[in-house]
Amino acid sequence: MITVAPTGAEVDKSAVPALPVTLDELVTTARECQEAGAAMIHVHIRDADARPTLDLGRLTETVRALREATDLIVQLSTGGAVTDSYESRLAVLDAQPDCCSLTCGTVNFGDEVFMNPWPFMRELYARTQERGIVPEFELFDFGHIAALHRLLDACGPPAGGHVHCDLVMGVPGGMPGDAATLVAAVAALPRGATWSATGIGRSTLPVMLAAQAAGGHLRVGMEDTVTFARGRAVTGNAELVERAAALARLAQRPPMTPAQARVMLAVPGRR
Ligand code: KMH
Ligand code: ZN
Repeated sequence: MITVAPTGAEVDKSAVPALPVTLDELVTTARECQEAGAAMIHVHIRDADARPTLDLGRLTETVRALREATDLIVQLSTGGAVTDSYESRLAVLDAQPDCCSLTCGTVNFGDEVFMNPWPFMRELYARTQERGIVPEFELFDFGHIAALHRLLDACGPPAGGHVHCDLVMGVPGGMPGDAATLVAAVAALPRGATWSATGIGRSTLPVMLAAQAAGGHLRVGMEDTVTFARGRAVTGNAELVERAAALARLAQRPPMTPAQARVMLAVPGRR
């Protein structure tokens, strides 16, 4: 399964004009990425000034537009930006996505701190269970894997019953993005869980190659890297998905369709 994370909350549109920030840009990118082999989209949105926002009206309209234009599994970020309040991050679920991110612990995040204390994790998880929204557990560090086990032990299985994780590697402050770390992290995941991996910045390629070899799924996109090759900026998300899909085919593990990914993740169709 290929997930595309096209925008994120950190990249500046003025520095990276190809970053999709309007709804039209996002929908166009989503269509192109589905065509290129993506099955899920991890969504952060921006306001009229291209700044990150968790505005509920915009989020709801975004979910609707992506469902109308594509078959992609729509995963909204509940991480938002490091400045977002817990309350606004919890309210993301009111936009009724198929899936949402759920980060399993606090992590240093460059010069900032991405806050995910236990009571917040628990509350977010309980709301996903109540509403039937499938969480993707975001793991930036080894302690997050321990916290995921604790969450499942304390609160039971997620909506749909299947555990899917995403290893986010190479964040300054989190686990490094290399093959040895990936293999160790995968060994510590809950039994039966599926997982994808993404490497931030220059760890993109090593993490993608290691994840493919280790039987994982892939997340790519301009949230995670804006450099395609040394000295060459990414021109759009689709070329990152195309590269991941080409690698998957080379490895005899061709990309899943959105319908196949829905079955794997136990995400109901809601269009
Ligand atoms: N933007 C980061 C602070 C998520 O989407 O859930 C958090 C993040 C994780 O991107
Ligand atoms: Zn994100």
